[in-house]
Amino acid sequence: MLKKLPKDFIMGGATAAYQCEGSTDVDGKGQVAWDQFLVEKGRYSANPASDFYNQYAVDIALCKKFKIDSIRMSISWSRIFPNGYGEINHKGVEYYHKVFAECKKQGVIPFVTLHHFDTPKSLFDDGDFLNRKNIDYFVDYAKFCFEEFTEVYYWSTFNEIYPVASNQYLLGSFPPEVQFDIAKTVTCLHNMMYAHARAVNVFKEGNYAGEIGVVHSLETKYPASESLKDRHAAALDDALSIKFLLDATYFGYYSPETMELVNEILAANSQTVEIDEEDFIEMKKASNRNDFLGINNYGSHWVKAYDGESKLHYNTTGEKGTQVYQIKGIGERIVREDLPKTDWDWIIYPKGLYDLLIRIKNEYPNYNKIFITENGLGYKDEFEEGIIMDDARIDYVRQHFNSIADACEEGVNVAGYFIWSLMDVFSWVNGYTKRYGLFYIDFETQKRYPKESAYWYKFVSETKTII
Ligand code: BGP
Repeated sequence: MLKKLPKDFIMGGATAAYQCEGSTDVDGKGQVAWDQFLVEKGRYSANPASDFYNQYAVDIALCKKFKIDSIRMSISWSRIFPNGYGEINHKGVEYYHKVFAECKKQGVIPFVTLHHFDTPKSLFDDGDFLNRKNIDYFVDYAKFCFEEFTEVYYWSTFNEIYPVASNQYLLGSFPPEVQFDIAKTVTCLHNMMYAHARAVNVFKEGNYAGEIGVVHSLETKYPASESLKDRHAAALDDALSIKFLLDATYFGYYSPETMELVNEILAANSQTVEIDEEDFIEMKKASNRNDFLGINNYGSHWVKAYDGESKLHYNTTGEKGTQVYQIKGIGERIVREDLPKTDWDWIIYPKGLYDLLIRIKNEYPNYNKIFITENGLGYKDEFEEGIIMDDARIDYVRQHFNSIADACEEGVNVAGYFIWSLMDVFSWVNGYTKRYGLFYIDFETQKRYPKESAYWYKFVSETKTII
């Protein structure tokens, strides 16, 4: 029997400002760290990306045509405040008003993130979220947006706090390319969770209309075997990448169990972190004020005990089988030969999403409601005379829809799903060959072509039946 998604389930498409807008140096926009970083690497550029800065009306019209109820997008902080604070760039403000007006015209709901990996460069260079002063600037920027963009109902504070911290300070795949610094990773996680809490409290105390939440990247960690050592390694990985964030979001503090595991990771790397107890006042206040949790989920991980030094190879080329992930004090994420993987070595395991949803319902019962804010398949799509048969993507999304439907049956409140991505966009460390969109973009001409998946998605949206 075909499964069904809930009747009012929102079907969306996700984007992020820096990955789709292009036009990174026009109309007074301030710089972000990526601008210089990508030039230095010389691999690809964020211009013109999907040229959403100019083509937004085309993309929003496509949403309407393909029954995509909502577009997840982010505001670029440095378009509004080129230096991160102080002087306002009115052209940036106007631009987002135009985008929201277009959404309204086409009946497409904007689902807006305030920060998606793009801290203004001046603040980034000054320590990004390791610098407590920047928390104040983020909260001021958030407040400005709540006041200004009354067209927006759904707000997310941050996109993926764990990948921000770990890509910047543990894996070094994002600027400033610091590796294996657990103390910086934990400090960044905590400071961003505190910034989130403060923004939520400003939103609720300001009585703005709408809903607010945070988008976390949550991917289930399973032990590589039933041995005690492997189970402990999985628990360590889980504590840092999942529990730390969900505890902060829904308890407003870190449980003793979480802290014990996180401190064990720090100790193995001869580091410590002090957290100011005062922060928990704001965090506790915010912990029952989240209207929703956004979950980005692409796969799952199997973790094995590992005693050696940290070693990494992040597959950014789509050359299958090249990934290495061994972190001192945590463990090794292994390759499961028996499970399907993408060309970028991401393990495809839809049951991981089901297990995650059930776990949240049980362990964080005040979660309120969940949106799957990202899920999708990075793929080397083949373009044949305007036709893109992306059956693998359809299959991937179908299996994840089935997991969501199963979780809903078990009483988890999942209110919507945003495929990553609405149209092809540029991928932070993989460039333009790793495509995710429902709409194919010829990056030379900027022409959009609906893929087979777009037609399938439309059918599911109309019928809520998972075919
Ligand atoms: C998430 C980010 C997105 C997007 C996606 C796919 O971590 O929120 O911005 O990039 O992952 O990742 P990638 O482009 O590395 O394949």
